[in-house]
Amino acid sequence: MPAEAPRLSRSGAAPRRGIVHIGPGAFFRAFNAVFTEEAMAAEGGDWGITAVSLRSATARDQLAPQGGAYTSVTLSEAGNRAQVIGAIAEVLVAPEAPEAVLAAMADPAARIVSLTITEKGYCHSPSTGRLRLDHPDIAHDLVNPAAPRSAIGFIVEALARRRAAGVAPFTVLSCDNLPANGRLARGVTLDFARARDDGLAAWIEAEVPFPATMVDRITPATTEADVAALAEAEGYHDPACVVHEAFRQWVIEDRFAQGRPAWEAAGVQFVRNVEAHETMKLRCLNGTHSTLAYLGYLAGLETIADAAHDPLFSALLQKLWAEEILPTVPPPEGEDLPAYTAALLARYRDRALRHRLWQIAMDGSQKLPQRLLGTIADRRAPGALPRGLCLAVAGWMRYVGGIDETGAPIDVRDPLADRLKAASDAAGSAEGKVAALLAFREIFPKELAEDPTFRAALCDAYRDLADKGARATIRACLAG
Ligand code: CS2
Repeated sequence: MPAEAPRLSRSGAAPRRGIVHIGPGAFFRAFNAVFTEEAMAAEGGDWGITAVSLRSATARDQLAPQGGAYTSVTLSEAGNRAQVIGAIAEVLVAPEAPEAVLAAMADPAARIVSLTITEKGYCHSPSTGRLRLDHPDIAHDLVNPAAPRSAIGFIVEALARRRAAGVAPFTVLSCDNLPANGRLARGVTLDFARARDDGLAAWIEAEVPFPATMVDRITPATTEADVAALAEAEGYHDPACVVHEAFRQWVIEDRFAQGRPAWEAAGVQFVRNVEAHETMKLRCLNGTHSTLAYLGYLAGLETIADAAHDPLFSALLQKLWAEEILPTVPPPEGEDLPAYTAALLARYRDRALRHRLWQIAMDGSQKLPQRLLGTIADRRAPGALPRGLCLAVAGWMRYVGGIDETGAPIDVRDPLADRLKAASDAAGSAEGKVAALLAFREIFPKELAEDPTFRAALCDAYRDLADKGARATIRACLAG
């Protein structure tokens, strides 16, 4: 960039701290921070965000030289729109400065601790929702409470300090794609607190709200090309920029210990019960996202838009929604399910978003239960067999085997990747591989794993995927 190029800057001073947010990645910057920026612009309030990274320094290194400001870019085939967001007041990197993070969380001004730590950040067993006390980060945090590694370790230590100092607790706001994410966050927090101190656990149980939320905005990972396109359009270089679709939906249970930003001014829906919205979103959107990710990747496609424009995959989507998913989804108040899925198809087809299937395929072991397996179990209960969803699970089984349809290796990213591959490799036949993967009790609940009809459908789908490939298998599934 030439020396006189305009620089990115926020309008006015950085806002004062009101929120500590753990997980400063692209989704948080495209979602939570944008809503908070707009709420403060509309109604005021000291809700500046201290963003905390539990691992890498990347977000801090990109944001700090810009005073925390960055650009949120709405992508659309009709043209992109850039908005500078100044809601982040500072970024802390926990491994470098755990004490600074705990001090920020114990600060009475911090009234909300929000989380986008992805499924695996809860250190729970996905099939039961309980905290894994044997998780390496949890085991570490129980013996080193003042220098934690996990979000849960930070939350419990900060709450312990507030309690000791007579400071009211903060609200814990989970913003991850997990069913009943408030209840889950509460459950793992209490499991951890009980392992430390029963009195503390009882205080948290009585005093700390954990509202549930449903979050939705498609946010592909930012690429070099996105940074270059923004520089071209706006004349400044912003390595911290994020790109996302125009659509956004945030539904929150309105239970806060000490107030919250006027997020409703930015379009947030406050409801008594989020669960129906969460089920709809996880099953209709994330369930089909994961289906397209595994089967589309195997078929050699690259992005969600590629798959959603492909007649075969688009027919699969329609079958999944109409026949297999919607019968399990109780409509949330104010939502029309067929209109919701029609809108999803339009969102998927937007070619301005290059949302890679490989990105969505990550961490399948943490995603499958709430995205696909719950729906399958609900259909199995009255005796139905959702073949399309079984095919999606078989697609995941092929994917974690680590070899694609051209014989090339797949870069599988998953906390269980090594164990999954070893289990798959150790078996010879399709039946053996399916059985070995179904035995992962942290993914497949016992009752579903032992359902002979489900198992047979997986074996058939797995064999067909291996013998004929994803396209022919989908075609046969649609014809049957
Ligand atoms: C996606 C989600 O990466 C994934 O697994 O399914 O991140 C999805 O884009 C968001 O949940 C949309 O709100």
